[in-house]
Amino acid sequence: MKLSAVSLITLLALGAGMTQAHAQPKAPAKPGKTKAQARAPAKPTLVEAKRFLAQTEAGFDRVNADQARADWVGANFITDDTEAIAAYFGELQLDAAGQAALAARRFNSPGFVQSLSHADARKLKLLQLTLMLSDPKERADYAAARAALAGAYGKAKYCPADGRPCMALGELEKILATSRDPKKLLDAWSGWHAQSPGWKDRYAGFVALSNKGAREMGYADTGALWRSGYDMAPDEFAFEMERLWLQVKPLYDALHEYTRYKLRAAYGPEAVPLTGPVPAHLFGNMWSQTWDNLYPLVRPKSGASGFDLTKVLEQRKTTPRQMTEYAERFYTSLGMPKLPATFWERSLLAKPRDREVVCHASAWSIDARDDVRIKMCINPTAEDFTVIHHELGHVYYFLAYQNQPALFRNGANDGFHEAIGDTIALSITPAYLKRIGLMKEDPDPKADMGELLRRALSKVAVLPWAYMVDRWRWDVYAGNTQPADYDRSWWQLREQYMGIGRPLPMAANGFDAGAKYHVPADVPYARYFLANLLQFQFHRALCREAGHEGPLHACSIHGNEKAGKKLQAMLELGTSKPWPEALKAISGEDRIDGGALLEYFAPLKGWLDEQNRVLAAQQKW
Ligand code: X8Z
Ligand code: ZN
Repeated sequence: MKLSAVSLITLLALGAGMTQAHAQPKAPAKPGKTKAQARAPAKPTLVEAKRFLAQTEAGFDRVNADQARADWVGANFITDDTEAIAAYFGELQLDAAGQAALAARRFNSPGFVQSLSHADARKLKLLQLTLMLSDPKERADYAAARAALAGAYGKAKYCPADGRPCMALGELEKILATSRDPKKLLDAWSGWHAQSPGWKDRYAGFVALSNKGAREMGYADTGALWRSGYDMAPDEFAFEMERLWLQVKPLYDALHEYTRYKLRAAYGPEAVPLTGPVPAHLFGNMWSQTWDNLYPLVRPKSGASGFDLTKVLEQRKTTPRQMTEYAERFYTSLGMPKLPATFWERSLLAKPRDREVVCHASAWSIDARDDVRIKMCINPTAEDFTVIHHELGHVYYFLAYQNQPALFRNGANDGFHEAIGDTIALSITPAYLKRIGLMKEDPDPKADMGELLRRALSKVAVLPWAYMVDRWRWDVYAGNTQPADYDRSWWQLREQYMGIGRPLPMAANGFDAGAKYHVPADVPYARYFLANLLQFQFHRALCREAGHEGPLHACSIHGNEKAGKKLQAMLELGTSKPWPEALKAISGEDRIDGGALLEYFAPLKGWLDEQNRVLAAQQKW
């Protein structure tokens, strides 16, 4: 998802009056030097703070839109020129954001902040959540590295040595999703993971520059800057993540054990050991982050329907536009508006044949108003059916908070932004699919466990992954993990948290973390961990609002305007309030918590434990 509300201010638009405020803080005047005292910066006044914020916010829209357009073109037409253009506007943006952040510091003294309204104090704080590189050369290098890394990932291809045609990520992902031939799986997996070492040095250089920028703003490093975006101290946030992970770990462990037995049955005891890490290429996904593609392998013998949404979408030749319209209709059924005409004119919904694009799905707010778009290479699969609901969640959030002041046009926190579309996708139940005509037969209530297992293969499987990606990056940014140790640390965390191992020995100078979009694209990942818990809190709250009775996994809020209203009210807040207030408004809770997810999967946990008891006993024979 593309948005960065706090880093998009242009100095140019702020007017000459602001230049002084943007200057580096001067050394304190020595006592007795009256001339120097006279030059010491005057104490800020409320009027100045108000004026500064008004001018800063007024400058937002222009630089935001310029940068978004340059990035859009860069990601939609990957060429050296568009990369240079994206880098150029990235540099301007960084400069503007840094200057505004420095200027905001002038108002930081505790006594003064308390005299401000909550909203203004919050705006000043948000403005300072950014990098600042005062050296123009470093700024240019940072922006160039950023654009180059995004482009490198987007155009990477595996060209097998045996003369088979080159394959882009999408094709390789398809092999991992559908093949059961371990040789083919390993070939696709290792072919993709052989690409990222090519951008490892660039990434290491980027990390160093990014840290420099974080330190200029007073953060320990970029990881600390990222952890500062949650209305709590950075250390407290790290602690929260660990607490939440430990809360849901027993459920993950049960799913992992069950999946291990099933993979062992499918691929044999040599490939899948009874203890220790399970090889990463067998999980149906390039990063082993979600396992839904294993469903046919792991589905319950009884208590599972044979329904296959991918098959239906494929057979009907559902187009990318139709996939998107299904999702749009869900949102409008909640009382939300139709997507603007420009969304359809300007979005990229299908992979073009004639040019290189970044296919990783993203949602864009170009002008912070109605110019909203998505960029996604949509295929008619169950997975993309979910992803398109995810992307429209971002889009409806953009639209809902567009009337907030510029600095508040963002999610309550980034986990909220990621959670909205997923919350909606939790309402894609068999009954809902029947209702919209994608499923012919009536859902079989006895097939519940299968559906719950299918859901867990994505929502539970992803949890340790969504945690460890940034655990790795926090160490990289803190300097605890040096480039020579990137892979060692990556796989240590993969094994420790996910119970998943590298299928081949580590490559010399490897960079497996770089094979995941968010690392070269420098998109923080903790947001997805939070989103994975928040979406169940939102789902439970909205189902209650809709008057749903019965198990949470059977609830769909489709067509319920009352639930829609509740959701919309939260979306409209943007980031104007600390996130616990937004959470409270929708759910009555003020902490992110794994309880709703555990409640949702409670029937499955009992079932998995029983299956594992039986399967473990069978292994002894
Ligand atoms: O990157 C995404 C979205 C765009 S914000 C498609 N997701 C993460 C991923 O693909 O790794 C959604 C779930 C996790
Ligand atoms: Zn997203």
